[in-house]
Amino acid sequence: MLDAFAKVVAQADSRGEFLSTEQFDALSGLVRDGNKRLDTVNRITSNASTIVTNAARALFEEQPQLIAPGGNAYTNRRMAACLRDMEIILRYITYAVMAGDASVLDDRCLNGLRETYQALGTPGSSVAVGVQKMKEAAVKIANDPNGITQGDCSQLMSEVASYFDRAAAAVA
Ligand code: PEB
Repeated sequence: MLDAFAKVVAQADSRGEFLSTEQFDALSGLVRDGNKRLDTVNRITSNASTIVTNAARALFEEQPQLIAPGGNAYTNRRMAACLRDMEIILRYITYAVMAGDASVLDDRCLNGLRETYQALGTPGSSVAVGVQKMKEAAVKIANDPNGITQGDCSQLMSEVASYFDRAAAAVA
């Protein structure tokens, strides 16, 4: 598990070189915009249950077969497992945003997840749709200009979106 700093240090060390100007500038930008990152993680974290619940509701509205008798989220046990899975994925995405690196998400959440869903008979493509719905909600909440110092967060928002896309692609 790496963060943006550890990754750059590992890359430089593997070549036995000092940090390059590009590496230095990238990390310097990360520090400069650090408060945006902290605010983003804070906003997504404190709205996690809303993000999960609304995304699940929208998913079941689009794919009602999931909650019909015999569906993959039918019975409270499966529904609970489904909401829990979405929450786990969102939680690892917040870790990745904080770290500025996807490796925690890859190693501890996505690795083997597709195979797990295949073994369970859970439709990974539906999980991916749920993850995309969480992405829309999370970016909207994180990027809300109200009640916060305003600035350009476009780069950070595309980074955030990329972690959701990565999770969706890993299970679809
Ligand atoms: C992954 N999910 C389930 C299981 C596991 C995971 C390991 C089996 C064990 C259990 O039921 O608890 N666990 C989860 C995860 C990590 C982890 C992401 C990462 C670290 O450790 N059903 C649907 C939707 C979808 C869904 C499409 C969006 O209809 C999910 C939610 N996951 C779902 C369901 C089950 C499950 C298990 C319904 C239960 C399957 C079953 O028992 O039939």
